[in-house]
Amino acid sequence: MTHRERILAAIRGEMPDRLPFAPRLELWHIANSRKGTLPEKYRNSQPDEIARAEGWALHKINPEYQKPRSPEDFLHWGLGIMSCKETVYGYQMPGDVDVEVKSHEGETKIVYHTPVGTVSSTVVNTEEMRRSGVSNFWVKEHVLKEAKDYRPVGYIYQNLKLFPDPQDFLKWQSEIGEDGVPFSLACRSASPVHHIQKHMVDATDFFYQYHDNAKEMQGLAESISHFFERVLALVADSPAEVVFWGANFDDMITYPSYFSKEIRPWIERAAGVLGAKGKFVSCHCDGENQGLMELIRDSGMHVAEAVCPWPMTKVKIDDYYRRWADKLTIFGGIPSILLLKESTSEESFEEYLDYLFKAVAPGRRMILGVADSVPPAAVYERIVRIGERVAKEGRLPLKAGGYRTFSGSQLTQAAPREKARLVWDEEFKIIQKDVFEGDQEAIKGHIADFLAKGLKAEDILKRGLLTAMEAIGERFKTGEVFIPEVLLSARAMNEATAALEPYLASAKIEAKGRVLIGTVKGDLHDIGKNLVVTMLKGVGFEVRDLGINVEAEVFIREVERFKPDILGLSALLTTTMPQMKIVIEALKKKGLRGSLKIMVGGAPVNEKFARDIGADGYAPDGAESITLARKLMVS
Ligand code: B1M
Repeated sequence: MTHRERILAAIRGEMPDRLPFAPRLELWHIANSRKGTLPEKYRNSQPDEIARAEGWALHKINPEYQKPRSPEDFLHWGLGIMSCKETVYGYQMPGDVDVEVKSHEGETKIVYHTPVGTVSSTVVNTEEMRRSGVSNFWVKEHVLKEAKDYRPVGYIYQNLKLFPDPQDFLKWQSEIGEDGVPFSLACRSASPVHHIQKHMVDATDFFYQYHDNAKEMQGLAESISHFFERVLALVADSPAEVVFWGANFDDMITYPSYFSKEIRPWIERAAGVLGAKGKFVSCHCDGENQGLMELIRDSGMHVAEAVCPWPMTKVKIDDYYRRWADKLTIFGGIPSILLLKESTSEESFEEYLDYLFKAVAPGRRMILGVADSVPPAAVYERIVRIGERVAKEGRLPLKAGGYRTFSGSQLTQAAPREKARLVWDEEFKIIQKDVFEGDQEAIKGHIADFLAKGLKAEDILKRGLLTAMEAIGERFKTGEVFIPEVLLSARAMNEATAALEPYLASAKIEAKGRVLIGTVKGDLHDIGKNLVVTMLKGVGFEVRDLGINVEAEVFIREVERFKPDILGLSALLTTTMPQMKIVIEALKKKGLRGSLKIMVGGAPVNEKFARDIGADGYAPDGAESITLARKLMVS
């Protein structure tokens, strides 16, 4: 069988001759070719040439953002409108919308003047980002900043024209030939609201806007749904075989109730329409899927791609296979940290492969891939080794049973947590409920009532508000509440403390400590860090947030200025973790380490890493960051 035949057979639920293997090399290639660190024999080779030479299938799933046909392809990234060789449609902006474009050093600001108002967005794509292995764009200024921005964006979507344009896709398809299956891009998001979330609003602000601007957002989603319907119709009548329909599902960001309400109906619809035409829907499920397992399985999607199992996330690959493989095809299964010598020993790597081949037996509905992609610092020989083992042991059906569960000596799985209990304080129950419900309006009135009754501000804060906020933190930890609840609760909490402040000042309550925090250089992930900020503020810490992509020099300058008790460093990429050490070393050099406590966190970080780089502590989540910050304050 050819790679193409194998992949399509796996997607159809048939039994290919052996496991297909398609590693995503793009990021690894971008970073290493720019640094001159590609393997010697491939110094001048493109990713496809390398994959072909090694006998791997080409990974043609995500659009090649760094290889556009022209800069126009992704010009309207900030609106989520794009046309590239991976799409089978083109678009035309409404004639009465005036588009102003200003580009400078990798930063592009676009202003849209529509008959119903003006909006703007700024998108960044620099050489430095490419060197550190980023393949797509970073939205510095989002198009939806306030409620008034919804109408102009809706206008653009209502009047946008889409037309069939499959020529470049066909050319690309024929270049790939039998070496892979090109997935055609329908949309990077799976539904209209998800489209707003992924492209148009800041990742954390989305949760507030979803709550506060619900009417405007639903209105805009309706305008965008015409676009989605049109895309669906164009893709259905196109030569596309497998269709990329939405990315970055994660049980925190696309939490279960949201996934169920806003995302799943559209996947079902796409799978129905495209399925009837003999096409397949694939979604990029690269996040934490633990809370979404059944929802994804029953959504109708035909392929869950970029599946990144334990030890990078909580669900093991055998569990995925057992729960999903009768309904959909799993593409992925090899977490990227297995390719890094810092995180995984040679022995653990081999042990994982032993386990993997048995865990996915008999191998139907399985396409092996490195999820989400081969990282820049991957040990190249390990990719080769996977290819060799697939060729030797990947013949289907694979034999199950008798496997040693992967112990991953240095890698530990999060222990299941007990459900959190809040002990209501009868006297303050009403404001505790306000915090739980994130009711920022009601809480102000209730605080005023309490004060008028003569209750002490300190008691209202400690017995009422802080206990409720801590319980929210605990419930977040146990998975009983999700990001939006935490953010809204913390906002209500902040309203309440602001109302109490004049009275607290007289009671001489001081902040519990000063925390300076940021996501390190090269890293643009901020959802988790923002949550940590919110939770620390919620329980009374004074926090200064430096944002994302923060250089060591900036941390130093701000430590000197702000004089924090604790410096918090966040990193979500294995490539940016070393930045934490660079910051710590730079602080030492400047003589600023002294009594300053340093806490680190982020998905790939762990206790051992924290110790190795000389940090004072590691927190796995927002709630633990409160516990750790308190511990550091007294140590
Ligand atoms: Co990215 N991404 N991403 N991504 N992304 C990951 C992190 C990845 C694990 C996906 C995967 O492989 N399955 C992978 C990293 C692999 C690795 O290096 N180990 C990855 C990749 C490869 C990339 C790009 C390189 C992809 C590309 O370019 N093609 C690119 C890199 C951009 C860059 O930073 N230079 C990229 C881009 C993006 C988006 C922009 C699309 C988006 C980020 C949006 C944003 O943050 N504004 C995104 C997303 C959403 C993810 C996943 C799916 C979800 C991350 C998240 O927000 N989780 C993620 C998959 C995953 O993590 N499994 C993935 C929810 C959040 C609440 O959890 O951030 O872990 P988390 O925060 C927790 C704790 O970690 C802890 O508390 C938080 C709250 O409980 N914590 C701290 C965090 N910071 C802390 C600090 C502390 C204490 C605790 O003290 C200071």
